[in-house]
Amino acid sequence: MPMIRGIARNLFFEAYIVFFLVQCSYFQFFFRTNLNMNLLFKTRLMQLFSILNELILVPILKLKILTMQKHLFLGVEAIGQGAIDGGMSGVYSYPGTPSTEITEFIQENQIAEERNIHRKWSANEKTALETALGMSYAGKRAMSCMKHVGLNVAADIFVNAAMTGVNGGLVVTVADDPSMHSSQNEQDSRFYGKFAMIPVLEPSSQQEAYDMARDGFALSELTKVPVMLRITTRLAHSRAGVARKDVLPENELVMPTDPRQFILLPAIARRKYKGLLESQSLFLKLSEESEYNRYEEGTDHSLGIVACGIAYNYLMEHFPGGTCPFSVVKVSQYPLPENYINRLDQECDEILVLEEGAPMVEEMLKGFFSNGTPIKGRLDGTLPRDGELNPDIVAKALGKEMFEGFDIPDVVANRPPALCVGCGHQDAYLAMNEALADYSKGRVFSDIGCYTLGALPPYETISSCVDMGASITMAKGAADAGLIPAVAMIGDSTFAHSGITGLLDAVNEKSSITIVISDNESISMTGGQDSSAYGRIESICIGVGVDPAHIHTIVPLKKNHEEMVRLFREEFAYNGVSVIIPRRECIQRASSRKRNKK
Ligand SMILES: Cc1ncc(C[n+]2csc(CCOP(=O)(O)OP(=O)(O)O)c2C)c(N)n1
Ligand code: SF4
Repeated sequence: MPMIRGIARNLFFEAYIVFFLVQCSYFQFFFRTNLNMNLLFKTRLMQLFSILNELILVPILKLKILTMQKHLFLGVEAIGQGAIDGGMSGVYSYPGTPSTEITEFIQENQIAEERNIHRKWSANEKTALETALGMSYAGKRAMSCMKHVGLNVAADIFVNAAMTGVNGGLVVTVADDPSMHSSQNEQDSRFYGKFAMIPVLEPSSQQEAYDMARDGFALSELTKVPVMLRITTRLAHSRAGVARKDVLPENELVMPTDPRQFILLPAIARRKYKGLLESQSLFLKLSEESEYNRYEEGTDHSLGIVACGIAYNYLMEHFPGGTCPFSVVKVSQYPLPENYINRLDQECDEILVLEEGAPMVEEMLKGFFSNGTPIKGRLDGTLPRDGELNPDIVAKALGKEMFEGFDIPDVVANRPPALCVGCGHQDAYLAMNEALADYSKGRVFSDIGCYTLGALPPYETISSCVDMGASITMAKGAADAGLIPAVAMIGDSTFAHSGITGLLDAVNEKSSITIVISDNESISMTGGQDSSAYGRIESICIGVGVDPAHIHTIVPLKKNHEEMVRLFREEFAYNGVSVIIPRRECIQRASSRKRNKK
């Protein structure tokens, strides 16, 4: 439907341009021939033309200017703009590098402001995606953005949303972080897309990132399931020219035609699952016909290359102007386009798979061909098994000479990360260390945030950092095992994200743990976004059942050091759940707030 609307709109625009040209020749004719027309009729006609032109021609010209201009967008910005231009009514996200700036871009965007597109942060990725599905239920287009580990948190709704299907288009944008620049693992989200059996888009450039975000909603509405848009760090955080298309209108509020579509009771779910299985042939057909996938014929058939997502870009850097001698299957939409893969197998002696992340396609191809075509890639050592690809690694795999580059000068050598000077987490750790000196080591279970740097000197306070929320639950498990006192160190945002349920477990079992909620009133590690538990941490703890006598708030400053040590000592000795909240605004956030006020 949106495609037909687009074609109709273009036809109308072109027709109007023709009409405008007719107007010009009409006037030229009368001026040139100097024909004496009825003056009144001529004036009226000119007025009519001028109104029509103002109403129709000016917007056309504006649109033409918009689409002729190129924007130097980061991959994440291209996605934000694409989603807005695609008629999205709401973005629901939880921050996490390298996905954060998609939502931040939308938050700052003028069209988003004018249209009142929903763009506030959610408490976590699960609530974000569920809310986006709710918007889709109501017929509107929605996007949910997260980093790869965020999809673990949202996995339940992600897989089940493929079962319910969508009403308004739903795009789930997931940003993977190969090489773990700022993550605790390097999982490949394409597996989740395959697992949920939905179409996956993987852009090879910022332009495709824009196009896929914009047109992904229509693909979702056509296939009736959510569509995954998978990017990786390098594409997210590098810039390229992007041409915009016109801004589509938002969908109207429309209820699902099947009132049971979203009710996954077993009898309905069985029917829905069969439907999802039957849709696979449509998804494959769409991949095989997709403008994002193609077969590029080469002259040298000793090797065929499957290049997925940004790896296609890395490959083409070595063959400017389409000079690649090998046949290439460009893959940017999954399921894998089998037609091109089969053709590559028939035409080439061996196949090299270039893909960012895990060897997912490579593993699939290993069992794909009956004739045993050798498959090269990350599994046979042609490419490294882990870490990001880059043009140099690709060059090496092709046996091309590699430019080694220069050694990094000492002045830019890696320095270990550290908490900012004056950060409140420092004061909390110094007091905690002093109070813990009376006990054996290894009792502090940390969470993920700036305070995770408490693992490093000079503090060396924490003994774990696994996933968001695991501080309270791991401390409880260790206390259950007899490690008393056990301490959890968690930030305000992580507490709201997934600490509250762990606290409930601890309260229900009267565990002997002390929970330190280091509240800097911000999600600092990802750039200072608003924390959803702002101003409500004490009331949440009381609501969950912590004894108010064992909830303490203190300002983590040097002058309060002795008081903090005393509080920690007292609560470590308490046989039950206690909460200590050192609260002082993150100094980076405070200074950017002051800067923005000026
Ligand atoms: C599931 C998941 N989502 C998102 C992230 C990215 N991330 C790392 S720490 C963090 C929140 C940190 O906030 P807070 O706990 O308040 O600590 P602060 O950095 O403010 O000290 C986020 C969003 C992640 N690591 N895992
Ligand atoms: S950004 Fe804020 S919370 Fe993080 S280390 Fe710096 S002051 Fe501390």
